[in-house]
Amino acid sequence: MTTHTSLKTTRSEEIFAAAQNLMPGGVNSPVRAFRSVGGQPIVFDRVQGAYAWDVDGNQYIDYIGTWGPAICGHAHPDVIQALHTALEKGTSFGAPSYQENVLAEMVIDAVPSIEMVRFVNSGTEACMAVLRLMRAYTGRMKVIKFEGCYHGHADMFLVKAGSGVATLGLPDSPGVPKSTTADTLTAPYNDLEAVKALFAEHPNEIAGVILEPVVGNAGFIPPDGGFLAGLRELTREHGALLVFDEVMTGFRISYGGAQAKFGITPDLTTLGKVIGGGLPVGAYGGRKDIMQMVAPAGPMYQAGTLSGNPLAMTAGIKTLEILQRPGTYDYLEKITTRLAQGMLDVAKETGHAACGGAISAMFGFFFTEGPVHNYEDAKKCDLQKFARFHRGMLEQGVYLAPSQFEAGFTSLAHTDADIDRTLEAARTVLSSI
Ligand code: HOZ
Repeated sequence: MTTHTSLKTTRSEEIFAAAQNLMPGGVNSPVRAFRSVGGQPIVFDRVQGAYAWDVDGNQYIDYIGTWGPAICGHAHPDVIQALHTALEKGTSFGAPSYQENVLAEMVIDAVPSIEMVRFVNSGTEACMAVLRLMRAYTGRMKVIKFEGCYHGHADMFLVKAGSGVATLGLPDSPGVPKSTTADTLTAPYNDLEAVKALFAEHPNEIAGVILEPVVGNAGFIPPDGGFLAGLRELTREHGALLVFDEVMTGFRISYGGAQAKFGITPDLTTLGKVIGGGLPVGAYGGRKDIMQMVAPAGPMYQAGTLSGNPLAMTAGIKTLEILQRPGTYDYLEKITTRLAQGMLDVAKETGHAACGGAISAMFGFFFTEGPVHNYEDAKKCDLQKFARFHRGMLEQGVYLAPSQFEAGFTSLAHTDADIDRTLEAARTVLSSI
């Protein structure tokens, strides 16, 4: 492992400079532009296992894992081999395939709420469709979401959204008609009383509640004890649907996602990331009586040329097969807890206020005393310090999400030695900022 006391990134700089005139902000998704941490992004050349290499030849321990999909490690040889075989048969069918059945069965077997599933191409698409389905099924138009939760970039969800919206400190986005978000109600995460108040204020008008069961888009924020169970009770009481957006947590928090980990079964679930093994994919699924409303079984329209794409299905199947091997989640839990606890210990040793934690292969920490229960708490953290820390870690060869408002991800490829190196790097950086 190379450590970069002064990172040489000439080629990255050239490429990113040219990108400014080709793509807005030089990127195809805002957070990766590094705007909130300063400096400029490194341009990737290749990835393998727990590591990424940039175009200048620098190597990094990667804790983003392409924002979640790389839970088995980047470019896992079994996934690559399966893709080579699938590639020989073509890149897209736009017609039913056997691989769709295989992945659908795996998802249905694993995720408690899912009795039937529809594959799409991204988490954003899955959340857009699930909202339409919530409304179609209940005949109600209002929906409750939580501040700092992110459900993709569809208009209806761009209200107090997390991820890039939080990272860039954007107000609600121009181009989103007020009429489109008029039915989007918001509450602070972990605040059951606020949700109760919304149900009382809008009797028989609320189609459902959607949330990240463990927040990853306002930084890592776990649910307080009783929060998920309380939402389950409230939604039942009011004839509304409970929807878990498990795009980040699905097959990561446990094989059955956060719903299996916490023992709370929603009515509908959205998935993405891991189930595509690094290829573009999303899915929504849930109770059969609700899913039967989706066209052509029912009247709720939703479609997609590349949906169920054979390459994405193949990478997803192989990824889930690897995750089924004995001991995988124990391993993920062990190394991620070591990392998260180690970070807090190093922060304490070096005199920095910090809080955070981990569940399975997802982790995060904030530069604030904490505790952090919701987005308002998260915003109290020291963003300047995080920016300096991020830059310092990069120079030490550790690639963290370039935003305090994004969770971190580990993989089966991360070793104890990687964690040791990361904690050593954190000690060096935190001692100097
Ligand atoms: N919005 C995603 C993270 N929560 C993706 C960010 C990116 O790819 O830049």
